[in-house]
Amino acid sequence: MKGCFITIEGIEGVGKTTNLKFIQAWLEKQGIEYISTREPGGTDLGERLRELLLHGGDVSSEAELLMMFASRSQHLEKLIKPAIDQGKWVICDRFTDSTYAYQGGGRQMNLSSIESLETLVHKNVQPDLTLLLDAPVEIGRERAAKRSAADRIEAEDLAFFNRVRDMFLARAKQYDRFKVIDATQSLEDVQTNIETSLEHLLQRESV
Ligand code: T5A
Repeated sequence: MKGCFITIEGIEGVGKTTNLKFIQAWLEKQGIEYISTREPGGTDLGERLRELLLHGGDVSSEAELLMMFASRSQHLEKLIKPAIDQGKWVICDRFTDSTYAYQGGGRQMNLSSIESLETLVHKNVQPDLTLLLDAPVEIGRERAAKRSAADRIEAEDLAFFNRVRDMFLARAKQYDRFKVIDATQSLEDVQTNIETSLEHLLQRESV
C-alpha cells in the first residue's frame, strides 16, 4: 500500500515547524513509518538551493521560482516518491502551495507559469492532506521575529504577506485536500484540530 503525503502550509511564524513535531509524535504513536522533510530543501541539492534562496543576496523573481521547482523536482524524485512507494507517510513543511502563495500571490507572478512547472515537476503527485495554519500576518511576524532574524523573503513588507495569506486561503477554498486551522488558538487547540484531521485521513486510508 502507498503511503500518505501530508503538507503543512502557512505564512511565517504560524507554527508549521512546531506542529510538524506534533505530527511526528502522532505517527510514532500509531506505529506508522514516516519521513519528515521540508521545502525548499529536503535533499543535498535542495538544501544548497535553500541557502541561496534565503541568504544568497539578490535573486530575480523568475530565478527564485525556478529554484523552488528545481529543489522540488529533486525532492520528489529522490525522496518523496520513493518513500510513498515504500508505504511510508511523508510530512513536508511547505510544498507547491507555498509557491502559489509566495511567488504567485506575494510576487504577483503569472499563475499559468507556476501551473506549467507544477505539471512538469509533480507529474501525478499531489498531497493527500494539506494543513493550512492561518493567522493574521501581524501575529505570524511577531512570533517569527522572536525566533530568528529575518531571511531574504521574510524581509518583505506587510502587503506582500497579506497577498501570500490571501492566496493560501483562496487555494484552500479551491481544493478539498486542505484543512484550514485557526493558528491564533492556543497550541493545544491547534494540535487537537490537527489530530482530528490526521485521524480522518487514517480512517480514509484504512477502508
Ligand atoms: N518559500 C518556500 C517560497 O517563497 N516558495 C516556496 O515554494 C517555498 C517552498 C522558507 C521560506 O521560503 C519561502 C517561504 C519562506 O519565506 P521556512 O523556514 O520554511 O522558510 O518557513 P518559515 O515560515 O520562515 O518558518 P518559521 O519557522 O518562521 O515559521 P513556522 O515554522 O510556521 O513557525 P514555528 O513553528 O517556528 O513557530 C514560531 C513561534 O511561534 C510559537 C512557537 O513556539 C515559536 O516560538 N507558536 C505559538 N505560540 C502561541 N500559540 C500558538 N498556537 C503557536 N504556534 C507556534
